[in-house]
Amino acid sequence: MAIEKTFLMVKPDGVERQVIGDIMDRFERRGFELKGAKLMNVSRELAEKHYAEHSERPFFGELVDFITSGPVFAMVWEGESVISLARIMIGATKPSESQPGTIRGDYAVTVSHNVIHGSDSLASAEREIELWFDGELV
Ligand code: RTP
Ligand code: MG
Repeated sequence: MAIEKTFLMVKPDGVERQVIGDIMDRFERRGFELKGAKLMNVSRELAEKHYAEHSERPFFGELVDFITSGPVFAMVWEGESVISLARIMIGATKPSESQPGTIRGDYAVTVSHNVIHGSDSLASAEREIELWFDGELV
């Protein structure tokens, strides 16, 4: 148990569908604290760095195309065990496994357009916060 920070990003499909407010509401209601947020266009360079672990996967090109296709809403949230709890609130990657009540389970039916990203470990969270919010947090 520890106070942690995590990086979350509403993907272009979530911004277009106007679910930023609902997503922020879920994290505020759970008791997490917002430390940074910005609506932004993503360069290919940033998208490729963010998803570098998937660079050899067959879907990498499509993933980078998608993340750069429109604005995203990048956020940092802080709280007790926020890294793992945010992943539970987001829901599983595969639509067949994402439960109703989770963000993906409520909003997504495809693996590629799945509304939101969340850091998957402490190391990922630290890397992604530095990549997206270097020195910008309150
Ligand atoms: P994310 O990094 O975006 O939060 O998603 P995740 O941890 O749940 O899933 P990850 O394995 O990190 O995959 C990153 C994103 O790549 C897309 N993907 N497509 N076509 C496919 O089989 C496939 N597998 C993964 C998804 O959009 C996923 O969010
Ligand atoms: Mg991931």
